[in-house]
Amino acid sequence: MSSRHVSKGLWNNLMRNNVDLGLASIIYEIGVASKYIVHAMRTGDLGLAGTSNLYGEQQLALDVLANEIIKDRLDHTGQVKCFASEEMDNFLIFERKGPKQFSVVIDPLDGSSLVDVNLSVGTIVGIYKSDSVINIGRNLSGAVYVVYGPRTTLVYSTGNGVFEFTLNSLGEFVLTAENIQLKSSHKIYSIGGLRSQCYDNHIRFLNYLESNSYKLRYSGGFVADINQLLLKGGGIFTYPATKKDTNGKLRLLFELNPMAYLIENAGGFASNGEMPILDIQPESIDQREPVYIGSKEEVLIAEKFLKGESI
Ligand code: AFP
Repeated sequence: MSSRHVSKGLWNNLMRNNVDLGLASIIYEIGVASKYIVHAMRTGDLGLAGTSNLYGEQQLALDVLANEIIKDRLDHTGQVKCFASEEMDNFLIFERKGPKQFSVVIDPLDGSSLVDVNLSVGTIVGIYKSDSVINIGRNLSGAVYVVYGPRTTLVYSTGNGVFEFTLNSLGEFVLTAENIQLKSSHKIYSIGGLRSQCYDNHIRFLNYLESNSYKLRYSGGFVADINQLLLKGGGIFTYPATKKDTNGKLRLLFELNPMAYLIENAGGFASNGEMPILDIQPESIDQREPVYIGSKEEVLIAEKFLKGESI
């Protein structure tokens, strides 16, 4: 029996999963943009390979460049009306003609300060079928992240499974994991924030984890830390409220909602300690929230500790 060659490429996967064409082209273009970002990161060439230097002679920080690359690729799709980025003070309405049924929020290069010490960084993308970027995360139509590490990998979900693709030497994203699912519990924990500034109930939760032999895995890069939990089967990441930052550090629109969407689609859960991240009504574009995200059991245990309950 001839084995019909089924391409494991990103576009074929999006089509086999019956993803809306407009949504699929946005996800695909994030993949295209990530290749230019990899090139800039690897070569320090802040122009765009194969095109004139679109950005003039000025030296652009990588996160600003990543933002420009993604913005241009998304505009090019004609599928995006409103675009908001952690790197921009305000959202942008694209002028280009097209169906423009979607709005997109991005953190173009999360953890950018880690590039100089050669640690993994990432791009985070949330996609809404809406003409506004201010939405609760539960209304996401899709989410993507890209990890720029020893390998470049792209993870997406549109609500029917979580899929990972790896960039090969030919510049193709090839399917490397499908329908990724977290275990209900797993003994990895990833904690941000200074312990001296954390509240007692959070400390009691950390002590619980440590006394139950959880292994500490923390890189300082949200995307890489979440990717590790997703691909190693679970655990918990937290960046809590602290006495210095009472709303935590991570941003609801650009970082937490897309990651919470992906983790929940992989069977996990994400909370701000009191309620699901995806149900929080955003009040401002740069709103921050405490976060407990990963395997459902660990997040629910965290919520109990934060309420002062014993487990
Ligand atoms: P940068 O994007 O400013 O490097 O911050 C990265 C980040 O937002 C997120 O990726 C990490 O989880 C978190 O900050 C790390 O914060 P700490 O450096 O305080 O641990």
